[in-house]
Amino acid sequence: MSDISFIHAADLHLDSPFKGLSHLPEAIFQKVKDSTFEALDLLVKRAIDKQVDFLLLVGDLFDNEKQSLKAQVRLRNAFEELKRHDISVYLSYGNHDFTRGNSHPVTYPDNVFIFPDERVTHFIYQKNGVGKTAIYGFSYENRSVTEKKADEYEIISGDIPYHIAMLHGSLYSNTEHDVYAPFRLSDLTDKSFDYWALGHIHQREVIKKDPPVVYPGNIQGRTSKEVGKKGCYHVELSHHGVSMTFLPLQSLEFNKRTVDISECDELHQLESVVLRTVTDNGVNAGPELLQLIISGVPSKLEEWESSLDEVIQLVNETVMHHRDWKYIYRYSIEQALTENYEGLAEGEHFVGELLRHADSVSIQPYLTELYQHKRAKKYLETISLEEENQMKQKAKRLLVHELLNGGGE
Ligand SMILES: [Mn+2]
Repeated sequence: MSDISFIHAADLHLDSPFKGLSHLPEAIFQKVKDSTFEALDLLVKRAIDKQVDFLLLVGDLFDNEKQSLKAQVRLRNAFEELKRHDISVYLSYGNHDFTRGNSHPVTYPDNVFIFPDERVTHFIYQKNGVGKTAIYGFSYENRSVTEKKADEYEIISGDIPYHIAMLHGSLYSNTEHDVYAPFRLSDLTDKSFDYWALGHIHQREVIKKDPPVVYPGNIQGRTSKEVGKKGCYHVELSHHGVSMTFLPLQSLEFNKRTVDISECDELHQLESVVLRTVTDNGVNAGPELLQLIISGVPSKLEEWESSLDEVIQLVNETVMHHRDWKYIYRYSIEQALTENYEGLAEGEHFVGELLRHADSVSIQPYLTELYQHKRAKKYLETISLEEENQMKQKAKRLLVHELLNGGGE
């Protein structure tokens, strides 16, 4: 029997615009734009099903400091539904919805407790008139909080049985994201909180089990990098310890799949092989936006490259209308093609020099102008090293192909 139960979620990023996906067919794009709200609705449903005492929302509820009215109203409706079921909400704002940027303040019902500013404060959750849990946290007033906030969390004295800390921030060692409110794991575990409810990092991770230090991740994937199931943790605390269960909430998954087309002899076989890969989804029964990597015999891949758009479109038309729809939103050819050029790259001729040069330089400086462009940068995701290599390989292939086989006419 648990003493206290709650749901820990973070990074809802409600009303994310998904601008980079605006090229998708309207029906699919609409589902994508609704996805953060769908995930919110399921979050509320799960909280009610599990009859939890309260819900923790650890920052970045909104995607943007200019919180859309729609996002605020949907959130208020969600909170009102929770109130009808006697579920309290404790929320803090993060780097995406810092308080000084808020332009349309909607009033939330009185079951919602908001950490007002950057000082670490606490609320006491009462059950049947008795103080059961102290919940600590702070909200970002400005876009970035660079102080080490972990030091400010102190357990209050008294006979409150449970202490939960909410913190939107990241480990010093995590250099992949903007490091806000940085901490070392020991900064947290040296104190005797029963649970550290983290937010900010969108990848789900239980950093430590005892006591739990947990990133639930975001509730809905938003880019090709936020793959798989997304959701929240259902947590039960008792004097025997803690139990945690992950509950998926995503309305659709971003995923990556590889299709090997070596077995295809003719172009027309491609469609059925791709279709099989797309629908053979194992445990992923729900809707998916898919990134497809096509691998196979290099000579054939090259020969069929110009027909791939059409094949992908055919497959999409077959699978995009199902209830558990799929949609290939981007594809690339696996770059196992480099080997072809290894001999060439050693040659003392123009093509050899070109290939050696291509290997040695970064493409980043050539992209700077685009990435700093006021309008373009809103649509662009940062490029991973893997993607950079893929682009380079593609450029090399094109150059070699044109120089050695093509041209002339
Ligand atoms: Mn976030």
